[in-house]
Amino acid sequence: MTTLFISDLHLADTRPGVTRLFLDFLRGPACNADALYIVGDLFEYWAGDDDLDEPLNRAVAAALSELADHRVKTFFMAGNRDFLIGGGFAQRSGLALLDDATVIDLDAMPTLLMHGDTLCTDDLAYQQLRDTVRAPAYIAQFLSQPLAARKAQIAAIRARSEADKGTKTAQIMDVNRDAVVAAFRRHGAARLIHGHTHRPADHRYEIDGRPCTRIVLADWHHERGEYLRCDGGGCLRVAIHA
Ligand code: LP5
Ligand code: MN
Repeated sequence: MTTLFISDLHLADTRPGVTRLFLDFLRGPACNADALYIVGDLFEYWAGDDDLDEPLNRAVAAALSELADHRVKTFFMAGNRDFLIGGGFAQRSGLALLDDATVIDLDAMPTLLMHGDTLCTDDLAYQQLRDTVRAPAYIAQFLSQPLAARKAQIAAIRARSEADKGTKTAQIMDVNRDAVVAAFRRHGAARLIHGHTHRPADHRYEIDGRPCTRIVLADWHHERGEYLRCDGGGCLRVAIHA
């Protein structure tokens, strides 16, 4: 059983090199896997499933759906950029949607999957924004607006977010240790795989006498990406170059 994990590709028209890498990855290593998990921020942003006909979105959905022909199961967990992905995109792409957090049995080890943003509990301004924009009533009101108006609002929030990030320390924007320990305990997991922080590394913990590992996935850049490949022998990072 070979399972691949990716996150934080931030696909966008302005990042064609990452799109090419991703499409090559889907036609290459992903085709030979048993399952592919995307744990958030596949897209730079997602304004709603009525944006499916935009050429990039259409191409990504078509490429993902081809994995089903190779009997590869594909899963998607939302990130803070693309949490508006819904049943429309999932159906067209052949993706099964996962809740954040989800525990899977990965080669007999209970493995917790998260996007990672909920672990950044020191980032109070972000957590407040998250509470606001994830409220079902807020989402319904947002999606009731025309696509162009939604994209304009997302651009304004992105600009504000980038400005705010410049004022935050690296520590504030990383995971909080207590939140990590609480997540391991709550879910009875021995391994946690997440993205979001763009700080790829393997972290080891001893929690209640049990060894636990937190694997942080890498973000993708122009001509450089990375996936995590897990099988019975463990998990390994595999770099991708253009
Ligand atoms: O994404 P990343 O890693 O760059 O930064 C995140 C946090 N920022 C965000 C904001 C997203 O990037 C914006 C895109 C959302 C698209 C979703 C669809 C639309 C939903 C409905 C929206 C109306 O997630 C950033 C974290 C960082 O991770 C590290 O963890 O720090 O958080 C922030 O920077 C948040 C700010 O601190 C607070 C921003 C308050 C914005 C208030 C609204 C202003 C409206 C604009 C008016 C000009
Ligand atoms: Mn993220």
